[in-house]
Amino acid sequence: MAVKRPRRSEPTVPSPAAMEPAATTPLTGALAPEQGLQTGEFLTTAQGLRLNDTDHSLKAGPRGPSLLEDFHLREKITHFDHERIPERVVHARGAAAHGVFRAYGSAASVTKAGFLAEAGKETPVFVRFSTVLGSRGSADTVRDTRGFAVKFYTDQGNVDLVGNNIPVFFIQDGIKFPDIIHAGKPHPDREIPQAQSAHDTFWDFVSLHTEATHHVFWNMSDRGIPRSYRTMEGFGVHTFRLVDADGGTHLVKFHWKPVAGVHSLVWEEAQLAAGVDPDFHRRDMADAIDAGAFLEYELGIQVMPDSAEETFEGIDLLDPTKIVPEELAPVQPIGLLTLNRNPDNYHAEVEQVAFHTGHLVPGIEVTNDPLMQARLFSYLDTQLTRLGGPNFPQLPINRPHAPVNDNLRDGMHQTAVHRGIAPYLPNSLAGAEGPAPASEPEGGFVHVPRLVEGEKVRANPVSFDDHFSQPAMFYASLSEVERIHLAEAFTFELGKCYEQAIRERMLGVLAKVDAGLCAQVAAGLGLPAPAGTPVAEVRVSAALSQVTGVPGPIAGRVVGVVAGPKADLAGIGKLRDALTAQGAFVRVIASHGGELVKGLRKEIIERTLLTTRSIEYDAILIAGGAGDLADVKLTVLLQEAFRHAKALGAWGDGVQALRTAGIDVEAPGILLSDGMTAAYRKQLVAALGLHRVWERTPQVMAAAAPTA
Ligand code: HDE
Repeated sequence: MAVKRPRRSEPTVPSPAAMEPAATTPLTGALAPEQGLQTGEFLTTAQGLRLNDTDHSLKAGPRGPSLLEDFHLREKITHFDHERIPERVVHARGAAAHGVFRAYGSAASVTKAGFLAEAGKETPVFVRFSTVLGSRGSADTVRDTRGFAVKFYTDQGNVDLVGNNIPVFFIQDGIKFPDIIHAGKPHPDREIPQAQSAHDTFWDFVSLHTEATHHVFWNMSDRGIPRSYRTMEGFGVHTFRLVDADGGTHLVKFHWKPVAGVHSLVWEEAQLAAGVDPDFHRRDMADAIDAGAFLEYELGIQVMPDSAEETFEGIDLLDPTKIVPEELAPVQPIGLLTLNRNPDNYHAEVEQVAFHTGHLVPGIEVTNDPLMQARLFSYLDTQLTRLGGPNFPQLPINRPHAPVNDNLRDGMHQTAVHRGIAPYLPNSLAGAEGPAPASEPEGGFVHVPRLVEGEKVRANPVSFDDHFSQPAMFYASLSEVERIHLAEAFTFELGKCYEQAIRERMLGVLAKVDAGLCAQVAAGLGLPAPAGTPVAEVRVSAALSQVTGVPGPIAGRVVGVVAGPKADLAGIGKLRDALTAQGAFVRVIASHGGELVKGLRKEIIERTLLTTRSIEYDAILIAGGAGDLADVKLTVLLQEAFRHAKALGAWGDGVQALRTAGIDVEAPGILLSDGMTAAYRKQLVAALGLHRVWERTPQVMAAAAPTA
């Protein structure tokens, strides 16, 4: 007998995301909102036939073979067999959110693009964050560059700003992209290591290919292991050309500045998280959005004059391995991005979203940066395989919110039912329904005329040959603790290589950037430091360091409170109220699951010492009344948080549990109080706002490489 599933009393309500974007024009025949949704109260086949049993295949008797005649079995299994589409060749692992971009109006002097220029204008967006190297199922917290791809559904057509969290790239010319990616991906024989750069082929390539040095320095710095998507900067990387209403042009670089500040994990924490919670960043974003703690970023531009040389203060603006220091061209805020809605369906939205650097509107143009030029080809091309043909713009997540009338017809997965007989131009048959080219005042995209001439060569400008001055600037601009992390990261990654020659060659590269760093890494590897000629005059840019002495917002931060049967539940309640008001979270941790009850007060235990690990928290407190707790798992929890320079603390007799776990309660960042007072909460909020207790670093550097 088939088990009957309960019938729904109401038909499924279409979700708002599945209904967006709205249908466009009659000629595109775009999907009606309800088309493709699951409606009706009965289970059916794809053809709408009501099914009576979906649990048993049609067989010749209960013990007999299955019959070929079973159209339901074959349809169900065939569809299942084809549920996956090819994952992205790079940036396969990602998560996304919907949101809105609100322009300040300050960009009006440099661009006529309405979504950037008009004060108060709101544009819906979809933003996908990703790692580069790993497969779709890989861990979020691996050391890697992060993608920061923004699709603006503007009323003039979609604009995609397909950026990264690192402002420079490995290569100067797109023709080398397959090389760097083949080197970074797992070794082709055994397909290991997954989502890692700590292996021979990666370091083989980058040590031979020194234009990658600047990017590698960013990767090995704390930028390679962000705390969360919320605390990640984003960059357009290339220089763009903005066009104003009078046709004037400027060269600009785009920056996304996280309102929460730029913060990272520490390496051991990132490694633990990869095992304990491979979905660390994805979960963090989704949970925070669900709780109303939205992610915010300011969009800013560095504006440089447009000139025939396309250089600024000696920096070649077409070279994607170079930044323009913010001290030379300040980042001017032009709008605010808020991510406020989770996707409803991962496949339909996150997997099928198709970004393309060529999605532009009047007012934004690309430059001749040879990396950008190759991207203009690649992003359209890759969708043909990934999304099965040229009609991917019809997928709901990719559909523009502007009217579409494109004369593009037919092809695989065509979902429009086009009308008319004349999808060509010029024609005399389409009449008023036929699309006509738009003039510039009508919003037509007209490329700014620029003279292009030159010999046909395979060559770079000479200025592209400087591979070391900016990595040296980056290193010199970091704080002490960031430099320690960078040296440890190089030592770790090269330590994972098998080939001695590769390690030695990479030390040779480091010697050209900074002798001290080279010596430190060499000592950690047990190799002699090669002599080099490090960059002589090194510029410093304070904006490159992410360590700050000014507490920032704490939205999205998580505080673990260890409690037991005698814990001060009133104190926990006060803490929760104070933190929730600022968008942060409290999670109660106890030895076992269930609830803690004291009088009228009740706390739900969200984590037990068995189900949690320190990586889940930005700070951990022991509640008053829980001082007698002693458990080896609690010791591990607290010791890890201590090593990772997180704020720790206790109120009342909770301090006893810290001592039992071997925590030095005199160390920096150990917050103690007699009770859960307002002053104590203020202290905690300030500590969370500073992200880590970096003063503790010297105490926890057991694994640091010895200095030469
Ligand atoms: Fe990409 N890149 N890329 N890339 N890239 C892709 O497009 C490519 C580059 C970036 O969340 C692919 O749809 C080439 C720079 C992001 O869906 C592919 C070159 C930057 C994403 C592709 C570059 C990026 C991609 C894979 C050298 C930072 C994820 C699937 C010329 C400014 C977008 C896809 C998402 C994705 C090609 C260089 C960022 C294959 C050939 C530089 C954030 O088309």
